[in-house]
Amino acid sequence: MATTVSDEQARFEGAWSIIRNELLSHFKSCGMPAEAQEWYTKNLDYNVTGGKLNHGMAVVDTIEILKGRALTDEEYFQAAVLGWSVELLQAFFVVADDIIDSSITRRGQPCWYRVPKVNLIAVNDAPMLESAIYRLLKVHFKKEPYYVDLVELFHETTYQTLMGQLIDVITAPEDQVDLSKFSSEKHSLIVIYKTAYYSFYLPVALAMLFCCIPTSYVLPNPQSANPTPVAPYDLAKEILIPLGEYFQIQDDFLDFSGTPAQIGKNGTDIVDNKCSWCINTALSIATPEQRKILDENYGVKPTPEEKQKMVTGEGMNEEQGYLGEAEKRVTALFEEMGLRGIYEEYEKNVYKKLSEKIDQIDEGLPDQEGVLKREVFSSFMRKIYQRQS
Ligand code: DMA
Ligand code: MG
Ligand code: MG
Ligand code: MG
Repeated sequence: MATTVSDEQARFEGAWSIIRNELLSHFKSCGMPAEAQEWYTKNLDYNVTGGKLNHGMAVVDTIEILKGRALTDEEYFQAAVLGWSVELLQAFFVVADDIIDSSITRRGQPCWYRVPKVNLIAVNDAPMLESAIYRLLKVHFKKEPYYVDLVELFHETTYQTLMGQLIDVITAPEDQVDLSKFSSEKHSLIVIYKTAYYSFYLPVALAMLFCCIPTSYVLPNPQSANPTPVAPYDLAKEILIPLGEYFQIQDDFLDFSGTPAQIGKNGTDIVDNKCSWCINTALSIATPEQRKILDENYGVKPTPEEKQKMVTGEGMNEEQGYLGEAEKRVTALFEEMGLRGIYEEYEKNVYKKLSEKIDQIDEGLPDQEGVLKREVFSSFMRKIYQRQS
């Protein structure tokens, strides 16, 4: 019988209930009081599940593609530990990101720092989610020859993402809106670091380590017409980084165009003065009059009254949530300038370019080990192409 997406998701979520209980038992065994156990449980339950799980499940999918067969139950669980570690890493970033971005909702509920009694305790809760990763790796992978590679990969990826978050936030100062500081080069650097490494390269590189594809050799490919061999992790990066860049451009576009019901969060990029794909695109085509409107309204904070309405939902518009006047003006201008059409065109082009790149991958001999298969990348592309949430 064919396996449906929800079967796969149910299996992956089943592994989480075991992983979650394991983390909680260890926490209890450290002598943590009942109150703390309750807090940690809520932190895990509120922040780790409830997302799309695309990136975590991609680890398991990629392992199956690389192995070319279904996994045994034991292999599946170990693979799922890596998948859930990606989800924990994402939860860590997102809890912090929502504080930094002053966001209001996430995954259709209030951001963790806005939950009553949490507030700045979220600053400690976020790295607790991160620490859970290393606890899981130690328990489930310490005996594996690639254990250190796994740990290093998580460390390296975390560092890259935090670098990205840093440049994201300092390119968007609250008190000093200067649109001439933005550029598509800056945007590209920000999104590669803050998103592409952790959400695209990490899941695939983890799967490659799990399948024992060595990190330090150059692939000899007997059938290649091109005699220059490419190391498999470099090849993976060559495709996954642009794919991750595309994914964040989708996130930027949805921040402006998506409804809260659709994306589970309220867009904050315009108010936060973010160097997003939308503003860079608008700046590249703006007439002097349009530029003036952007200069006067982009990054302008809502008034205290408007802010209050956003939080309480008073005067909330079903479609867009509550927008302040300045944000409304920018959103209307983005519509007038035809950003939706430009985005559609961009998406078609990037899909075509990436598909061509994927088609060029030399898969080697049918049973050759240590070779990346095109399906690793095309399955990722299928999942994100034209996504609406
Ligand atoms: C996403 O940045 C990056 C990380 C590391 C969470 P973002 O602020 O655009 O994300 P979102 O739109 O989900 O708040
Ligand atoms: Mg954010
Ligand atoms: Mg952010
Ligand atoms: Mg965003």
